Amino acid sequence: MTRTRFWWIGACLAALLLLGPTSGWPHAYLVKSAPARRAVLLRAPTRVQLWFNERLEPRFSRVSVWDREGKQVDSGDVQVGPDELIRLSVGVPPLAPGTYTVKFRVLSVDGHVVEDQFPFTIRESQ
Ligand SMILES: [Cu+2]
Repeated sequence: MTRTRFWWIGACLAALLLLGPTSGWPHAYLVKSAPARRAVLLRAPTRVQLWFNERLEPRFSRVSVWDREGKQVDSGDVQVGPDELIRLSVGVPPLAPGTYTVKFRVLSVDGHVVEDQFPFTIRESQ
């Protein structure tokens, strides 16, 4: 009766409180990217694209591209979507051969921040 109902509500609240913090996995993880992690390319990309397993919060999602000397080389036009909200991208001007680092920091809709980076290389064309 009412007492049983109260017990159930209490049990559900307790379960939520207990499960909340432990479900703190980095939920928005990078599924794939173009260029891929450690890719060696013969042709420079025009845009660096990252796909995540979960929708991103556009206002708090960043991606940038850096050269070996630590200079930011992307065009700054960071975009989530617009077609798929799991895709984050930024344009790059024609890049010279060399190794570049993609850095990203995203906030998924469930409130978790994930930050990582990976390199890719553009090879000298023969
Ligand atoms: Cu999460």
